[in-house]
Amino acid sequence: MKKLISLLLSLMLVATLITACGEKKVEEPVTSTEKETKTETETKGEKVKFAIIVKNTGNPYNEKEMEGFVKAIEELGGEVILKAPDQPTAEAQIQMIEELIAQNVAAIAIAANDPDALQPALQKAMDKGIKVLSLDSAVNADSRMVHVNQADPTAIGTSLVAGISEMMGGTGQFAILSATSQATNQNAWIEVMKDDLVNYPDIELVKVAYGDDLRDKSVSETEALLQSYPNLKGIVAPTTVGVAAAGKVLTDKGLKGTVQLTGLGLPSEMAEYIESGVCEWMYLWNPIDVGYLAGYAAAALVDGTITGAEGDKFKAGTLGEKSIITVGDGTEIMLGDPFKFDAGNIGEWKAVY
Ligand code: RAM
Repeated sequence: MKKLISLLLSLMLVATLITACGEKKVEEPVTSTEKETKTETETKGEKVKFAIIVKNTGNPYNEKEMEGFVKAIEELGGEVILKAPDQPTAEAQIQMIEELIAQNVAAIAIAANDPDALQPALQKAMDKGIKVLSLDSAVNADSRMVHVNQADPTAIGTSLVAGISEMMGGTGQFAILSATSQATNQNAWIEVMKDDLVNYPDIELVKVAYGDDLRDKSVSETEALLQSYPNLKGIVAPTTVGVAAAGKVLTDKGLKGTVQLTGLGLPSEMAEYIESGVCEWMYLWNPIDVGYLAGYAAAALVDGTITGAEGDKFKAGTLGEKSIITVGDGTEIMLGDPFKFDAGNIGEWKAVY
């Protein structure tokens, strides 16, 4: 790791930002120290390129994730390539992986729109020596070297069921408003929630709807739930886009106190609904840290500090030392525990992310 850090720190600090909407370059001035310590690699213009592909554009959560990734790679002095498809589909991400292979990047970190569909493209990347990791929403264990997980799925799923049950007074119908039907992370949390329902015999899950992490679709899916289930007492949206859309619909329809809401939300987007009481509380983690951890993990894979095997350890900048654990048939790096946001603390967090 030290070797890579000193190598990368000697490179020009240039971040190349590429999005689906176009390409923009952000160039920072080169300091005299950096100029003096130019390496052979830099002279040849071979900067180490780190790429991140998020689920889609138009989602502030994904922007925060990218922000953290950029922060890590800039601390290490590398070059960043940011990619986000317009639609949260596997097809769009496959095309981006192919482009990154052609650009000869050193690492690809991906928040996957499908656990399995990206496998041929990611395997091709790994065959070419590109280090592949997933973050936020995993690809299957054969398609990656390691996964950066934001929090334990069991803790997330059980907190959400406990939350909605308490808000609903322990009885009645609730629905889930999810992201896309193929999203690995949401599906893992929903599975935990469904299993946990045995502990709540008087609450009934009537439907899982999909807003595809698109604002308008999430609004119309919420409206459809309210129409189809007139006795609905609660909505759980394990997606920042979904929970904010549901907050808006419940507010607009004056349903505060009639239909309860919880989920995984960005404090900046949910503060108004938490302050108004439409959503009493919700959970999340720091999405900037998810991207930051993935940036350091990518660098550690590239310089060989880690291979993605259980027990590997590396320094993740301000997050300190992190180690790799086995989960299911793959390995993961865990960020931490989900954090509860309510009226008492939302004010502090809404300006942060
Ligand atoms: C949305 C995305 C993301 C998820 C959060 C909670 O922004 O689906 O993948 O982790 O919600």
